[in-house]
Amino acid sequence: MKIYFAASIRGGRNDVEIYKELINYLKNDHQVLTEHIGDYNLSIQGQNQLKDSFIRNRDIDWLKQSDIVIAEATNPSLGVGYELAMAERLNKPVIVLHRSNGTQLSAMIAGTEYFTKIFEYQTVEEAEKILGKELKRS
Ligand code: 6K6
Repeated sequence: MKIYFAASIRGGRNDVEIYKELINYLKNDHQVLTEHIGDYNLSIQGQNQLKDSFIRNRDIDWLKQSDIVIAEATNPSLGVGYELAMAERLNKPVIVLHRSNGTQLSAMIAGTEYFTKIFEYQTVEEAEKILGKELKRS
């Protein structure tokens, strides 16, 4: 399956280790179109060589190509919110992961009926179990 993995970039990179581990897990059986999300070198300051319009259009193209969108939404990110709204508009299946000991998930995500698969987790192992189970179903 082609997976669009969404997570915070300019919203903050504190959870990059978690993104990396989840992406590596998904890559065992699937193609992750947005592997760079788990890249330490993709810092908030860095990677500014690419024009924002290029990044936006490329990412939306990938989102259109994807079979499913998986968002790690603990660290609030405008970009992730935008991608989730776009996924809803394009009728893509969506899984939202949120760490229960982290922030409170935005009501705009938690309160949207389309997002039926919102999972709270605490450890990466727990998140991987959730993904393994859900991806077998879809
Ligand atoms: C990196 C560092 C500074 O600027 C960048 C731009 N690079 C990006 N490259 C790829 N995808 C991006 C980039 N910026 C945002 N995105 C997309 O938005 C990703 O798919 C993420 O899921 C989401 C992150 O949004 P912000 O608002 O946290 O940046």
